[in-house]
Amino acid sequence: MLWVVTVPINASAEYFEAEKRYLEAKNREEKIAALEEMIRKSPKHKGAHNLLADLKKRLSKLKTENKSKASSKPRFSIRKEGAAQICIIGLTNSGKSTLLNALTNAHVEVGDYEYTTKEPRVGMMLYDDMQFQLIEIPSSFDSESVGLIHSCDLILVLLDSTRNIDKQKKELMKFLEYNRLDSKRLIFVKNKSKVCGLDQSIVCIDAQSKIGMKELKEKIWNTLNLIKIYAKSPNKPKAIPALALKRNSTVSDLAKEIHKDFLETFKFARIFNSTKFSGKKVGLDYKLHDNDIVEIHTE
Ligand SMILES: Nc1nc2c(ncn2[C@@H]2O[C@H](COP(=O)(O)OP(=O)(O)OP(=O)(O)O)[C@@H](O)[C@H]2O)c(=O)[nH]1
Ligand SMILES: [Mg+2]
Repeated sequence: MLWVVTVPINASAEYFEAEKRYLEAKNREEKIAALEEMIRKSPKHKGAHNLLADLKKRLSKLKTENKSKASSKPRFSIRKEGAAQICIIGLTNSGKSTLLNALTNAHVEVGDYEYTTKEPRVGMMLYDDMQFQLIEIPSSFDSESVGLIHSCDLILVLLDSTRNIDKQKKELMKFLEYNRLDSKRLIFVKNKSKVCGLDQSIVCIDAQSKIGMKELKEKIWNTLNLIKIYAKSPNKPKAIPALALKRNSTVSDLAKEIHKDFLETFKFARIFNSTKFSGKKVGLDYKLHDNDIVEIHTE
C-alpha cells in the first residue's frame, strides 16, 4: 500500500512539490516526469535509502507497463456536483459502503469480506435543501483514489468500533500525512457503535441501523463552514437545491456560480430574508448571509 513508505526526513520543498505533481498526475507521462523529479530531489543520506529504492522501483514499473494500456484514460473520473464533495475513507470492512448507502441514493454492494469495493462509488446526500456528493474511496488506496481525495472538500475518516480504534486512526493518519492530505477538513466517525463514549472529537454512528445520521449530517455542514443561499427568478419560488457558498460571498459570487453570463446581463438583485429589510434592492458587491433568498434581475 502507498502509505507504508516512510516520509523522508529533511526532504526539500522541491521534493514535496514533485510528489504532489506525482499524486495528482492524470496520465503515465506526467507520473514518470514527476517521479524522475522526485528521484532527483530525494535526500541522498542513508536514512532515505529505502525511499529512493521504492521510487526507482515505481519508475521502472511505470516505464515497462504496456504503453497503450497505461496511456489510456483514467479508470474513473468523477465530476464534482452539489454543494461540496466529501470523501469517505477507512480500512476495509469498516462500513464505508453501508454509510454511503445510508446517507445517499447509492445502492453499493456491502460485503462481510475484505475489499468488496474496488472502485470509487458515488452518491448524492440531501441535507437542508442542499445536495452533497459523497464518494467511497476503496481501501486499496491506489494513486487515482489519492488524486480524488485531494479534490474533496472534506474527508470522513471511518473507524470500526469492533477493531482497535487507535491503531486504525494511526494508520489512516499516516496515509493522510504521507499524501499531504492531513491539512484537509477531517471528521472522525466511529461506526458499528450503538453505544457512545464521551469523546466529543468522534461522531458515533451505526450506519447499518442508521443511528447518528442526523448528527453526522449536521457535523458535516458545520465543518464545511459554508452559507446556504437560495437563488430565485422573479415571480418564481426559490430554487431547490439551494447553493452553498463560502462565507463572505457576494451577489457577484452567486451570479458566477449560477452562470458565467449572468454577470454581463445583471441589473440588480433583491434579498429576501427574515430581517425588516427583506426585499431590499442590492448590487453585485452585496455580502450574502446564511439562508438569504436572492432574486436576480437581468436586462
Ligand atoms: N453491526 C454493524 N455492522 C456493520 C455496520 N456497517 C457495516 N457493517 C457490516 O460490516 C461489513 C462491511 O461493510 P461494508 O459497508 O461493505 O464495508 P466497507 O468499508 O465498504 O468494506 P470494503 O468495501 O470491503 O472495504 C458488512 O458485513 C456490513 O454489514 C454497522 O453500522 N453495524
Ligand atoms: Mg465498500
